[in-house]
Amino acid sequence: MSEKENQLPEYDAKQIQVLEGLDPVQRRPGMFIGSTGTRGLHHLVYEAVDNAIDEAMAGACDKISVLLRGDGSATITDNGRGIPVDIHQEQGRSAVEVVMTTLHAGGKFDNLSYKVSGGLHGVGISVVNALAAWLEVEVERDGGLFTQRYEKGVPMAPLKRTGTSKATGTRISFLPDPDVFDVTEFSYDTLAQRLRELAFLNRGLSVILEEEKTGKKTEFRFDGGVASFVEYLNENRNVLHREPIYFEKVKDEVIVEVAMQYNDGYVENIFSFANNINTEEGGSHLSGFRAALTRVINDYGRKNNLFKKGDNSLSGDDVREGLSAVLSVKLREPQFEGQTKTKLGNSEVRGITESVVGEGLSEFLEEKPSVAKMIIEKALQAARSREAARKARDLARRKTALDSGSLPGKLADCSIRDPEQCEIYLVEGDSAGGSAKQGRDRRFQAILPLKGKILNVEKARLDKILNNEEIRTIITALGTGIGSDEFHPENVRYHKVIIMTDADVDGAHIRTLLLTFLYRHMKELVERGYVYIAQPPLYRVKKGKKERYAYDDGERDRLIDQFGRKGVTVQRYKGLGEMNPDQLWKTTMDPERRTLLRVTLEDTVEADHIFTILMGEKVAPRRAFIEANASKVRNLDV
Ligand code: 0RA
Repeated sequence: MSEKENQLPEYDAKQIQVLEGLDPVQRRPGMFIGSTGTRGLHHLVYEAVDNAIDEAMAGACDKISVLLRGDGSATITDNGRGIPVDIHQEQGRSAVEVVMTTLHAGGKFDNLSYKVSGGLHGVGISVVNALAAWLEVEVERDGGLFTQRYEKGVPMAPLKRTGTSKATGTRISFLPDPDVFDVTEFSYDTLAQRLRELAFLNRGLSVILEEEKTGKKTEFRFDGGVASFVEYLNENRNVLHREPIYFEKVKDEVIVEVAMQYNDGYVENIFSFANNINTEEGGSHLSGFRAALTRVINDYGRKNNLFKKGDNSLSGDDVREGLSAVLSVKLREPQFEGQTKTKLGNSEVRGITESVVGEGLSEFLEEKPSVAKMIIEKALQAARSREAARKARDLARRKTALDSGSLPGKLADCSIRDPEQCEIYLVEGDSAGGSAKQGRDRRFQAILPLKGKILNVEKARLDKILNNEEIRTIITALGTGIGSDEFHPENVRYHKVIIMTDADVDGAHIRTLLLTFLYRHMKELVERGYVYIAQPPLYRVKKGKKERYAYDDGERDRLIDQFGRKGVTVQRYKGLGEMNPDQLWKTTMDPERRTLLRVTLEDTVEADHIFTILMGEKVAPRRAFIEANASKVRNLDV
């Protein structure tokens, strides 16, 4: 066969069918991969990797690699069984081609295996094919090497046997279609985070990430499974016991794997997964886990006379304080519910998880009485502090009306009452606060000036946090209340909470402190997308009457060139206080002209890691992180 004949398929029934198959994806990519931004772009790689993970879960694959090539394409290789290459009877084409060109046909055609592919967005590898400028698949199977190429989802020729091979596996290479994606460059760090997570969740699986351009290469492989995951979560915390509590059991065909490790902090840090998907909204497995934890720890404490007179039984919050844990379940037909489809619905999983965790944890406590005693002590301490916090809160409520009608004196509130239209600026310093008050549009913009540094909440319990005047003022102004059963995000008085600090080191620190507080104690405001960071200009470039503002060095240099250098003056703003009210309004607060950074929670595991590094007690990792990520911290995209 000559090359030419190979290039274009004939326009026959076969091709029409292909187009029908993938047309919806190309028409509305967002529906299938969430977005056509960076998130959707990376989803393409995850989709291909998920298929390989399915092979791993079937026990057929122990190595997956992702290579980012210099030409912008990505190659995902696994040593699984290989996509079947035989000719599909009804369709008259290879199974590879069916899998690649038919929506939802990517699976194993049975439900006997634990599948992840098609999990979150219910799609398959065909979606990657549909959104790729080109895709090449290579399969080693049945003694041969088989290859096929597609362009925008259309096969350029049938699957062809191009060599022999004794191995098995699949290799998929593709170039994201630039007509579809706003950005087509993969981020090494973004991929590394998810691949690391998959390696934690699939014990012993080797996952390799490599980038041609930079020569960077990382292999993730954790023989400790989720126990290694918990060690990673606690990496920058002081742990109370060296070895994580770890167990894995299969019950009624559900695999339950759990690791937990307490630290000396106050944050509850539990991540749950179902079929490798981060169930951020929780679900039946998490309820079962929580129920077992509270029950077993109380039973053990009572049985061993560890409670003192006056101690009440421990609440769920008490036993979860300072706990880092990972719960991973794998089941055949996971049902995902909730707003973001990250809540596990299968009701039978609650009882299964509760019983597995109950047994595993009881066993551990019996075997390690010294650790058990420490855990109970820690939880009792939490209970006592919680009682103290309740009293402090009652007192604070009487003193400053934490959640009642009266507002802090420092707050310059807006006149409109509809939270959807309202914004509050949390402003560093009284002088900038003064400018903001004069410059604002008082109808919908409220200003709350904050003096000095607020408390580092990463190192304090709620009772201490509530003793902090600045924090109490913020809580009162926002109107949400605080604490596990008294925080009501729906009562928030503003749908934009804007942090406005100086563009210097102190400002960055205050911003991080505020973000940490909001992330740890008012997470739902962050999740709802209500938290923003103001972007004041760094420079004013002026020549005669012409003046413009620059938000970074590049912009400054472009303006200088544009103005013609001669007679151009550049003023660098070190603090917000150097701007008069009118300038502050024009550059930073006017909705028509300003840019705001919305703080998003792309990846909760990564966010926790960043905050423990930035705000935790260990200084060395913080310095290392700040040195390595100076610019990222500036645009903190949690
Ligand atoms: C369909 C059936 C089988 C495996 C696969 C698809 C498969 C798909 C991908 C995508 C990337 N890597 C993959 N590996 C396998 C089952 C094959 C069998 O039973 O032998």
